[in-house]
Amino acid sequence: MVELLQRNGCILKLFLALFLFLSLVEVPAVEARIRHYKWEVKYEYKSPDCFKKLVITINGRSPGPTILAQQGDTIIVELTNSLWTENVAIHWHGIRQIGTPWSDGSEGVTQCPIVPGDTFKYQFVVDRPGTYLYHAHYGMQREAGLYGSSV
Ligand SMILES: [Cu+2]
Repeated sequence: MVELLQRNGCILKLFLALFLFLSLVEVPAVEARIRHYKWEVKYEYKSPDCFKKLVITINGRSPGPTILAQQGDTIIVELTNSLWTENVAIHWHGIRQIGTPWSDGSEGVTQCPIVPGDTFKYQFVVDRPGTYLYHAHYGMQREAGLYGSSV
């Protein structure tokens, strides 16, 4: 009887140690993902305010596609400039670009503009949760419809 109790006590201690070990191991709730997009920027006729006019689109849309991501995710946007006569740069407003200053999109400051026909790969990590805006950083292209949101 005493031997049985000792054996059960030993098993109990083993379970307790296992429980303590598992409770100390941190299991990440969400795994960081890579969100990969391919964007083509070009002029198209659209009617954003009921009047048909030339706007700048991303994959045929203005405002551009919404990026859905979570904190820690890596965003990759391969942007092809299909405007015939204008350069392009996209600024990711509110993203701190820690370790990736070349993806900030400030044309003439952190990158050379993307010339017509060229493709540039923006790559950065979403460092904080939030709702963000991305917009053109070249000439008056933001006003021509080259912007969008990311959440
Ligand atoms: Cu901005």
